[in-house]
Amino acid sequence: MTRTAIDPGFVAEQNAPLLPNLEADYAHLGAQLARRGVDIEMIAQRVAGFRVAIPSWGVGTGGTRFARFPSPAEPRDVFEKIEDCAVVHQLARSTPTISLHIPWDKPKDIGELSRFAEDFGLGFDAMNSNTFEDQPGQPHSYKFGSLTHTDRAVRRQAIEHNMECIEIGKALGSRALTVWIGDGGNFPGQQHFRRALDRYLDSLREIVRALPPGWRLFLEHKLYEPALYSTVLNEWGVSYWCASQLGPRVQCLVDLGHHAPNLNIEMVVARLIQFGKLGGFHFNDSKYGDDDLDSGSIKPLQLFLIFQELVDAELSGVPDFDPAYMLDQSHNVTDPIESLMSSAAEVARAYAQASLVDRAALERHQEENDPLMALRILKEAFQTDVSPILAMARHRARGAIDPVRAFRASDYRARKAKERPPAARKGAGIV
Ligand code: LRH
Ligand code: MN
Repeated sequence: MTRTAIDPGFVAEQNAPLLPNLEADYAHLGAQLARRGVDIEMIAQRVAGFRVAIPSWGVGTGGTRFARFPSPAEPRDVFEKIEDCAVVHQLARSTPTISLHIPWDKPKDIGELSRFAEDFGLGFDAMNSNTFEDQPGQPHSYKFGSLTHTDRAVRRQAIEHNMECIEIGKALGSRALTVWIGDGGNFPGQQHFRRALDRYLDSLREIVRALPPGWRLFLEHKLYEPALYSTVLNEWGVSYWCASQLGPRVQCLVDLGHHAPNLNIEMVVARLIQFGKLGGFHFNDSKYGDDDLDSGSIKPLQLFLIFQELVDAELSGVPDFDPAYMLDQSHNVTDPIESLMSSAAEVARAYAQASLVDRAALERHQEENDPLMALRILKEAFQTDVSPILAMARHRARGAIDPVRAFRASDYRARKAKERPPAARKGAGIV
């Protein structure tokens, strides 16, 4: 019997008054889609199978370098983070795995953590290493880099940390490691660009050798921050080249906030698919920099166009196509649980809309160079309100028809506020 953070009976009570309208809306959409030759049940089944992982650091309140405004009942350790992740999955029904960050989530007893998550029906997705900040008592500082540091001893320390993340992940059933490093320079001349990248590859080769069978390694590129002039793994082309040098188990991870303004990310996704190096995603949204805002909140069309490339690859049978989907967000002014449930729904929405695209017609208009009709095919799918399908999929999976409404009606936050004294940690920073 899976342990639940909220009484399932309460969720059913919350759904009851919403069900008649949902069934009516679902039937109406079904009729509309049938006229387009689409079986709504086929889309509902695809949505029911759609999964996106939650970042453990996403259930805490994030901040900026200026300030962080803690919210009530903040999770204080990895166990309380898992409790909150369990609420997201219980109501949203599409987030059964958690992506941990080490050492923030380093458990004293890995077995205890594994059993605790399992009780809630949760598992673990890609592990994340952290060589972008110094831990108390750490022998060597990462101030001037980690895997690319000029000092071999610092690189050694960073490599061993990544190997420790793999060992913890292995014990938890994870099958991937995401490596994002902030290494770079703030001034011209500070780093030798070519030597730094050579050191990056040397360090990664050692980490790849430590990968257990069946594991993948994801390289996460980022244009800038914390380095403000040059970043060693600054963009997708460099990431692709490194992944191609490091072997078949190394792939590229696309964090939507890590690109230059106006870069065509859906085209980057198509390229990485074509090159067989698309490992996965950190979904979020942004207006300017790496804002880590809720997915689909600023540029929903971009999210749809990215899933248009992903669904097209899936349905055209691209070999070994298995991208890992994860959220990576920082919730500075919203309740993290509400933002994660809403964001999981927005990612599933883009997937459902992309599944509605009339691919045969699109290909015909592309081959006949009819751009207006080609765009219309995509806009028809993007402008379809698939909310009834998303809600029906949650309801059928004993989740909440309206997760945020059910969560607010539940006493979860109030209950946890009694159990979890206000966070002592005021400091700034994303987590
Ligand atoms: C870097 C990043 C990376 C994580 C961190 C929390 O900006 O996207 O994926 O390690 O955020
Ligand atoms: Mn990320």
